[in-house]
Amino acid sequence: VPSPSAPRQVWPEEFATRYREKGYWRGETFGDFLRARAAAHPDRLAVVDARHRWSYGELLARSERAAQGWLGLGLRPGDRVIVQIPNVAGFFPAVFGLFLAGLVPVYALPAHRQTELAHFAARSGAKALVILDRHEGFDYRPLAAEVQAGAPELRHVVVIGDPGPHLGFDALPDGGQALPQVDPASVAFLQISGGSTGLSKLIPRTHDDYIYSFRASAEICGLGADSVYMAALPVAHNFPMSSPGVMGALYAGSRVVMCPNPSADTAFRLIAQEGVTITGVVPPVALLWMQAAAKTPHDISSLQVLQVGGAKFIPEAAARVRPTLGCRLQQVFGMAEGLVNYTRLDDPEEIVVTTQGRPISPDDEVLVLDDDGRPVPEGQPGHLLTRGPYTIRAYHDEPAANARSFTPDGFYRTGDIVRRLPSGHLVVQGRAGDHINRAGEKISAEEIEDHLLAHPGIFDAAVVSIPDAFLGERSCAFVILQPGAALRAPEVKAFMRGRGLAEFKVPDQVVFVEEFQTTAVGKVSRNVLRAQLRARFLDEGK
Ligand code: J2J
Repeated sequence: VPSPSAPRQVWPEEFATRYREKGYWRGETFGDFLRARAAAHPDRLAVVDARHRWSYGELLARSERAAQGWLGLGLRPGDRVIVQIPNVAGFFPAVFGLFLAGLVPVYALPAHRQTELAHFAARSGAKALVILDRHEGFDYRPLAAEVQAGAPELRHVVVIGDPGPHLGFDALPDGGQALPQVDPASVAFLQISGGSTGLSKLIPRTHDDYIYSFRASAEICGLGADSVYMAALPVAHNFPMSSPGVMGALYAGSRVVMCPNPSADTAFRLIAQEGVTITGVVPPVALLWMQAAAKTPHDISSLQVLQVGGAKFIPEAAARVRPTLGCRLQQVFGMAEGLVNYTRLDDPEEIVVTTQGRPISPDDEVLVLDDDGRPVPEGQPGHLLTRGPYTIRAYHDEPAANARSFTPDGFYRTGDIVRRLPSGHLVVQGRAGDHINRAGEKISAEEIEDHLLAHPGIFDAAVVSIPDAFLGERSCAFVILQPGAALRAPEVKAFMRGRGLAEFKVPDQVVFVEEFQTTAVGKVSRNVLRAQLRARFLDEGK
């Protein structure tokens, strides 16, 4: 029985046929590959965290039980389930259980709060939410209750650990049903976009396209039976999920180590304990690790490859990775919408240090265009557009955003400004859009401005990115107060905290201004205004 209601992501037939003929899409599902690995090497360790060490066989058994549990709740193939689980082993039975039952995970980050979760629930029509009870000092159960109270379709909250008032993951009723035949061309899960304008969009990824991206990534990164991949960033992020991430590692039959937070202390201890060979971090984490390694000696000699991505890693810092950490650097420039670029393990050091890599696939089509949509000469900066066997053709249910973000012939406008070298390697120069890339977390200026405007004392607000030596970029809110209002920066930040947002979205800095300069021509666009404010701020800072 094909899963009845899981939508299929539609690439035009000629493309789908080509991607199948070339062997990129192999008609395999998440459930298929886990079953195959569990059959091939049931006793090999698959997943490790502070409390669990599960073999491939045990992981499959737990996932099949979970699949029965999901169906036992009355969920039906195609139904969406929000997954908000940090880096613990329990992530895997939960999501592989969903895959095996033909259900569709919607990945939320551990940092997301009521406002974001409510948005995901509304956009996806999710029927359930699965969480870990608590992590790093935060209790997710009251948050889940609050989300459920505002989302009529969200019928179940399922908790790994102590369920409190909710349902326990280990106590789900056994559906006692045959698991469905899952269509590999169907949407496997919904990933969260960085939200370059407005609120985060949902990104539909199919089994076929996503498995291709991490299978090929695992090959590029040389993963095999002896590799140990550590998830240092929150695993719901596309980078640690799939580049090659935990999924690429499991596909390759490697071991996955779940690191609860990326502090040097925690990460270095786990690297030594578990013999980690490869992990991926954002630039600020790489900087902290290099600092820590220079200060006190640690045994991280097992680490062969440190991947850095999510935001620009400056060449000066990139050059220090090998001398300070004693491992190779791999730069990764990717996006949850699809295209991922890697420097290759055998690229010359110069390329590894100064570029953000080249695409995974020979069929990744890359355009670098000027403002008028014409190709720029090689080596010149331009807008990056892309299309290929694992890049989406549309967001989930977003007609307006889709019209903006995709060309009529299906290229995704990444919003990034890049240069392409003759070797095909890309150098990220900046971006055209208006989000803030804060240590790899993408924040939409528009989303934050809308929250600021909800304060009765605020007349207008513009949020811009400011270069930051550690974070790469920090967020700065320029605020015009209502006449008579007397707000200070801490009050604005406290107000934003009360909006139920991920903490990383609270502006790092608040600057009060009397007015926004507008031109005589009339109302300037928000983009121009933000650029003016940023320029003035940087000027005055000098
Ligand atoms: C500069 N900017 C980068 C880099 C991403 C692997 C790695 C990262 C992501 C990711 C991912 C960058 N240098 N090395 O999904 O699978 C910025 C670009 C890009 C945006 C995408 C993966 N690596 N970026 O970061 O969806 O602006 O994915 O368009 O979170 O991050 O963000 P996101």
